[in-house]
Amino acid sequence: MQNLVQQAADILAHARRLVILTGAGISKESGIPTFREAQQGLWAQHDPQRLATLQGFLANPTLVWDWYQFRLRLVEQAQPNAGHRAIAALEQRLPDVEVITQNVDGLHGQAGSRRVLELHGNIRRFKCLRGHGNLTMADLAGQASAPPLCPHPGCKAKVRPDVVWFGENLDYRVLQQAAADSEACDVMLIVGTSGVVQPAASLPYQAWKSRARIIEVNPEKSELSDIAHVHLSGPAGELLPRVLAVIGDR
Ligand code: BJW
Repeated sequence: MQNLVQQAADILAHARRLVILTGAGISKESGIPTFREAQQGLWAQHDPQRLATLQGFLANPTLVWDWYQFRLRLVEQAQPNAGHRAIAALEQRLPDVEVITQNVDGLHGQAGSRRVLELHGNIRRFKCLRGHGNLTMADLAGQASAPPLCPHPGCKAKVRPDVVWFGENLDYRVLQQAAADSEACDVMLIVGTSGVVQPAASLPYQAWKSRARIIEVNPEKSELSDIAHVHLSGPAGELLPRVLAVIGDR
């Protein structure tokens, strides 16, 4: 393993433009469950069609609202782990680093990463069904209904989490930026994603087609492992600090 850690550190230390694509696995060591892992994954216990689609929300808004409130509480209690911190430290050490995350927990920002694209939104932010956005829990305080209603004057549409559900488009500008950065990078570090959800899962292929070197950190093989030049098999909170330590020793 130390040999692979050295190889990864070597590639990263020479990166001119690094993109780091993360998924639920990076936050697992912060106590936030992943989606597709057997037994513990959220989708092993809950039906994504009922909880993570607009149709599911329209059919049972209270169920979906309460589930996201439960997950929001988990996120609010969580702290960034050693993996998030190592990623933030890379931004300090290397010339040009961008984090593209599928996660909605905001932990990269909390760890100190400054350039973060959130592909699937943020669980701490809300919008109403008529499109009034950028609402926080403070804007909704004092409402008894679940979900609350839009506080915008004269609106009163139902409020939902500002996350991207299945069948919904990602924010166009965020996706365009992520695609452009993936195409332009010379190294992509992929951490903790199964690589099954589109369009996020296409980004590593865009980097690979542009001849970027690909490093993957994941205890398991993913849909993206075949294009990885280096696969570090293990938890991000353990392996990323080891990679960082080798870069720091140079
Ligand atoms: C560790 C670890 C440790 C564990 N360290 N690693 C083309 C083909 C087929 C289907 C589609 C397609 N284009 C679009 C679709 C439909 C759909 C899709 O991709 N479906 C697939 C599942 C088949 N995509 C969409 O609907 C997207 N919208 C879209 O494309 O709009 C246009 C369109 C619409 C309709 C048709 C066609 C086009 C939107 C996708 C939105 C995803 N939303 C969610 C929920 C967000 C809100 C919330 O949090 O509730 O996003 S679903 C969920 O999956 C969440 C995640 O961000 C996303 C990705 O999951 P991730 O991060 O990879 O987690 P896991 O659990 O899968 O993997 C964790 C990994 O960590 C594992 O590999 C572990 O081994 C590893 N790990 N411990 C490091 N310590």
